[in-house]
Amino acid sequence: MQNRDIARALETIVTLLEIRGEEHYRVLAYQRAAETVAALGRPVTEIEDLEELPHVGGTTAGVIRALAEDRTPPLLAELSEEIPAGLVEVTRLPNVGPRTAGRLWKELGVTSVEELAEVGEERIAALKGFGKKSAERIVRAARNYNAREHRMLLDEATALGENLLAFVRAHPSTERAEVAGSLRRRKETVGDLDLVAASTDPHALADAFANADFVTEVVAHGDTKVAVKCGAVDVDLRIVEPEAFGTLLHHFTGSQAHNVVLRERAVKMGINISEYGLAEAGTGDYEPVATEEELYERLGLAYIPPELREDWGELEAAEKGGLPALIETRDVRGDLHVHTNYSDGKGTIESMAEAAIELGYEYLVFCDHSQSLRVANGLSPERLRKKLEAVRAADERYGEIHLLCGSEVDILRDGTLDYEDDLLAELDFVVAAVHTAFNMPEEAMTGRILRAMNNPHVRTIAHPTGRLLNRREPYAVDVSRLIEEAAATNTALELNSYVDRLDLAVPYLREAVRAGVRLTIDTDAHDEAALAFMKFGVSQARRAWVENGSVINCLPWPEFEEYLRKGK
Ligand code: DGT
Ligand code: CA
Ligand code: CA
Repeated sequence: MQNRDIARALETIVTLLEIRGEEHYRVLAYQRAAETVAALGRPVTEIEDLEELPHVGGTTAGVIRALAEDRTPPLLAELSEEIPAGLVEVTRLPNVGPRTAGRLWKELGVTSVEELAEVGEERIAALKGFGKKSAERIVRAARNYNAREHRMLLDEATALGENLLAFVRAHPSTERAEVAGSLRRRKETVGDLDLVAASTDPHALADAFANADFVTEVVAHGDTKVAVKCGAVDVDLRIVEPEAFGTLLHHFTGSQAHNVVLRERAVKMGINISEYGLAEAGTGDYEPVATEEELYERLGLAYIPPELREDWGELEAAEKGGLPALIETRDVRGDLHVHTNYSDGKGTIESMAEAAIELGYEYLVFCDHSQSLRVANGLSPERLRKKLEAVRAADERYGEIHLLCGSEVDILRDGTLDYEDDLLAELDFVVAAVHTAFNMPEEAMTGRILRAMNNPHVRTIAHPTGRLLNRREPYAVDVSRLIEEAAATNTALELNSYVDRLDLAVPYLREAVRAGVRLTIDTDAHDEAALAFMKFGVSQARRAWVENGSVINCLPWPEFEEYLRKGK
């Protein structure tokens, strides 16, 4: 097993232990071990003494070793035997964590989502610690649950896609290969994976792929198409001769809507497009096209990057030379919203700074949580002042990067902020965010955030709609009003790059940029590895046609410093 799979197996153990109702510290040991393995720079198998890794003790080391050697650790075997398999799916429901799933199982005999949907609400409401409202929410979630709606987040899809692609590219007959489908378009969640390859020996490549280690089930196996399952994920591999790679890649990149309008346009020019090539209308003689660049050129269009292929106006723009100069990850000069172990992060000021230096950043702003957010170990004013000093001292020591101290300050129910203005004024940068009372009516929630925007110290609103992909709907808020007020108060809006947030969503980002609102693209990283999530924020921005001029943290340091000095 590779690190990723090992980390995932450890996470499964965590979920199962929680369902069982195991002590918190014991669960935490596996959680920490999973994080360590996930963040490890080299394969676990290369490490002689696993116990030297952070957060790995004797017991967890044994489990990791077993997994690395493809053995099932006894603990996992025992848990799988004891806990009904359907409960893991129950934990994916919004508002149902593993501990709740465990209680529903032990106290009501629920073993699957289907059973939960049928269990009477009164029976759940009667359990200790549950109320009528939460019982209703749980049953509703179970009834609405559709297993197929669970889509992969971008980090998982990207990692899997890269592994599969590396396998296909390593085959001796492969000349070119790419990931296609929604992952290539960097959609915020991905259903299944589509790979396309150009091969001089399709038969051999198809065989090798169908027989690869990562395949858990072969669904279909021909010379041009192999469909497999890798665990829960469906993967399609399509194979052509190298001459026809361009149209094949284009076809399976989609989106379907983009393909449809492109085809209509081609027909008007007397050209038919298929995955095999281009044909003069009425002939059916498809002539292969080797690259996407050539395909667009033949249709009189500039090359359209995959992120824009959604039929959101990209053809007209490509025709008129009006495509945006899309932002790229390398345009980003700093991260304005990261956490440390002062609040709920895992990294230190130093470790986060060093990771940011690795990324080539010119500046980094530490924004830990504010005092009321006890669950996240929010900083009292005293602790914030101490941290401010620590950041100033660290900034002196690190010549390569500018380290700044900010706060992710809570927007309280009434729209006031969780620190006094004079303390906010001492900070370099203030990010404001809603973390509580998500159920407010839209009017009240909108007013709450508008008020925060009017605070002169608030530079940006973090994760403005509060959604968690696959887990929590956005709170009720009038985003268009936020955009208007952001423009009026010169407040930025954050595009939070964390893979389960990607908040703001693409249509709002477009609206914001059109209204002249500037964005901050931040990772909200709680550990060093998550700083690399910036690429997911950037791809989301690209889908929204964002250019680097709209993004505050694309400013080079002197201009960023000027922006800080000038105030809002
Ligand atoms: P996903 O997998 O739901 O995240 O989204 P996509 O865009 O990857 O969609 P998928 O996997 O169904 O198909 C990949 C691409 O193939 C799609 O973007 C356009 C193209 N395509 C070709 N023929 C069809 C078709 O008959 N239906 C659909 N939906 N797409 C097609
Ligand atoms: Ca797909
Ligand atoms: Ca597909």
